[in-house]
Amino acid sequence: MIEPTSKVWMDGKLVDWGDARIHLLTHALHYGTGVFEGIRCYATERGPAIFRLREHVRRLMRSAHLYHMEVPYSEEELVDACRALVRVNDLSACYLRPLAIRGYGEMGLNPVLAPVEVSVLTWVWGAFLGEEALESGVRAKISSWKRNDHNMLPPGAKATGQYINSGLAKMEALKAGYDEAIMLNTTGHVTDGSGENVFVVRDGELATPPISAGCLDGITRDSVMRLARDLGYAVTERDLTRFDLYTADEAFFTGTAAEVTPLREVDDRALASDGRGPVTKEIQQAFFDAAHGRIERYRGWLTPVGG
Ligand code: PPE
Repeated sequence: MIEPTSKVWMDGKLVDWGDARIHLLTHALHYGTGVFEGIRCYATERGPAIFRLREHVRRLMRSAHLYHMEVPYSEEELVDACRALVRVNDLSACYLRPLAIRGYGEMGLNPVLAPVEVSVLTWVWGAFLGEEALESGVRAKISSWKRNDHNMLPPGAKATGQYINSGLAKMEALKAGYDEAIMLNTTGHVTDGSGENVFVVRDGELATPPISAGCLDGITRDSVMRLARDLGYAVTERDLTRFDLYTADEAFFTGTAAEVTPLREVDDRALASDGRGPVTKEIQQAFFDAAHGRIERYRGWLTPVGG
């Protein structure tokens, strides 16, 4: 169970965690009409700092734009809200969850009649797929559920409603004894995990599905591509099939919650590395070093919460 933190930012006000409530008539509860973000704040030598905060806020705005949601705050105001909330909750490291929903007042399938309500929550979230997963890797299952495509629910927007699709895949994988699901698109190419992008390593080169395949335009994915290239690896964005996963030397997930989590097996086929391979380990280390402010050239990715 999530441990409460002290305050929640709700429509410009800091309210007590226990008072952060909404009415049952809230439109988003009935129709999935919300957009959200997941962001991490890391402890650094210079205090808590939020990883790629501006990129996350910009993605939230893009998601809102798709659904005709007028967010009544500027990007700068949301950046400030996130920083202020971490400060007031006195957290050195945490997960942040900005959420914009169609709120209270109207029912029916035209969302624009319901007001847009915006909030930000924080909580302490450890290793998403387990502490051990970061070292030993996870077992994934290719889901029988297809990922929503560009003309169903655009995967580039992080809408709350589309996550019931990921939920189906995740439940199927867990019930079959795996740790995570990997979804294919309607043409059979790999998209992403239920909440992570995916990379394969073969012969020292990295590959990840292109955004056009229907994965989320992950901010960790973008960071890892940059880190890997800076380390001298070739990285290509190309369509991957399940065969590419089964026969990879190494593979890993990336995501705000999942960070860089190695894959150990896909559909009962052990990857050549059989756990965290050397390339994954190097990239994972670089990622954590960058996120914790230990590498000067990536300091620009960090927004100190100040205070
Ligand atoms: N694909 C999907 C489907 C996805 O939900 C995420 C983030 C990613 C890729 C990675 O994107 P990014 O975080 O920008 O690197 N998933 C968020 C929600 C996790 C949850 O369980 O809730 C996250 O990692 O915050």
